[in-house]
Amino acid sequence: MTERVAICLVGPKKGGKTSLLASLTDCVAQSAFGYSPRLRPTLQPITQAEFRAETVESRKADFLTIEQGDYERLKRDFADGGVATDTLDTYEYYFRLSVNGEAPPAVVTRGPWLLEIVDSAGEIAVPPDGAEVAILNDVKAKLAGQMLMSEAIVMVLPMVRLEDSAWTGTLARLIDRLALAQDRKLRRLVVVFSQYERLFTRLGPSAFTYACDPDVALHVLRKTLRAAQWMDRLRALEAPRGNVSVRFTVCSAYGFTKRFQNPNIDPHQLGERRFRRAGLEGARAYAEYWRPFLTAEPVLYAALGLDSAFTFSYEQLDALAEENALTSILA
Ligand SMILES: Nc1nc2c(ncn2[C@@H]2O[C@H](COP(=O)(O)OP(=O)(O)OP(=O)(O)O)[C@@H](O)[C@H]2O)c(=O)[nH]1
Ligand SMILES: [Mg+2]
Repeated sequence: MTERVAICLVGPKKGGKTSLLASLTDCVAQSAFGYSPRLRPTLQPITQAEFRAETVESRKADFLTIEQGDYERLKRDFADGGVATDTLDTYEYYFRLSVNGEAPPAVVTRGPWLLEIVDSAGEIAVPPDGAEVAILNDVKAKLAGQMLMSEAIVMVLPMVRLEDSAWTGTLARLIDRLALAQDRKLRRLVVVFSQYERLFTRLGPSAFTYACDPDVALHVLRKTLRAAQWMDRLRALEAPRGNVSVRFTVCSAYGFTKRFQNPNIDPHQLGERRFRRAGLEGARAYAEYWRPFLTAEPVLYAALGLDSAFTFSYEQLDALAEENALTSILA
């Protein structure tokens, strides 16, 4: 049976929300995730009309339409280096998710899932601490309504030193408000640290091997989250009291280069740009080398509640903390 799931992306400006979204369908198509390849998920962009009324007729009618959707535009902007999301509105994108392979019975007998994913400018929900950012009240109200109506929230945070970031206060307040909200539909919350490939830039062709090790991700998450003052507040949202399943993960929209296995940041270009084949234009110029990394995880977990090798619960983070405490005693 078709299920509809609303997912909100939130996080500070330049956190990587739009890039995560733009790389999502390619990540699923390339199986560049930590789920079993036997899960065989598919994710395709659909129109809002299809999301609202999934009928055979509308699907047939859509079959031969070649009009470029908003999602195609998003992907093109990402290929061109990315565009900051404007603060004038919030933006909805729609997808059909199916699972075609082996999965736990509770998942496989359900679906397909029609997803609404809301993207918005970081300044609306998580502005810099103390800054007065002028945002129209109805845009704020729209996003607040969307967050309260969402089954899942994906918090996209850049992998930076959290103690130096300018938005921890507003993020903590947002989490508090979510925990206190009576009328929320929230069931799952994923905290994802973006730009994961940047940690491995010195490792050359070994980079991908290290990135593919879930223990490395767990270690990095534990170290990063030690400085997160909002961790305890997030616990207030957790089931059973708060009814929300919380997961932590990492991702990289730039990912790694195919064949060469190094982080996909071209040293010969200004700033941080993905590798591309000279002489080729548009998305094809990038597709040859581009393998995004784990950007599927937050959305698949949000929709299905299914863990991958790279989604970690509080218990998993805590278990490692205990282990480390033990090794430091023994050292
Ligand atoms: N190195 C690297 N840079 C990335 C990655 N993903 C995004 N970026 C860069 O980070 C910057 C911000 O990314 P966005 O996806 O626009 O961030 P956002 O959260 O949507 O930002 P706002 O729309 O302003 O709230 C852009 O310059 C991207 O090119 C990544 O995986 N690796
Ligand atoms: Mg954006």
